[in-house]
Amino acid sequence: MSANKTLNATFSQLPGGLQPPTGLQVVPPPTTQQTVFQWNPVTGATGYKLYYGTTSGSYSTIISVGNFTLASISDLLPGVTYYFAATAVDGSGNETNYSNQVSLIITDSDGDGLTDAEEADLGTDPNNPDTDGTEYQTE
Ligand SMILES: [Ca+2]
Ligand SMILES: [Ca+2]
Repeated sequence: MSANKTLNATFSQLPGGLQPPTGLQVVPPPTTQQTVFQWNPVTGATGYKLYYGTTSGSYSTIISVGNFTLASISDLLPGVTYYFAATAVDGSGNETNYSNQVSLIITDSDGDGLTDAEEADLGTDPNNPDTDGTEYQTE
């Protein structure tokens, strides 16, 4: 156990003791219009950043989030696998290592603009584009 403690202190603790966020997850359902992420608050953090991209562990886009534990992304393409990780920052500009990584692929099997996850929520047919429009409007 002491070896583990040393490793944690070396790799994930800043001088101020700020820890990377934990519990990063997608708030369902992911949609092409908006996918919401949440994570656990970090003691001492004054803000967060959400990183994402299409390569595991290498993120091409960074979103600066204020002192909130929620962020939404609105430009994800269906059929593409994305990877996400969050960091915490403190008032001195220190930034932690990445949180756990989350991967996400948004699928829209029938190409009607509603993702399969949305259709599951709405009770429409994910394999039939004709069922959506009216049911979505009245939802
Ligand atoms: Ca669909
Ligand atoms: Ca459908």
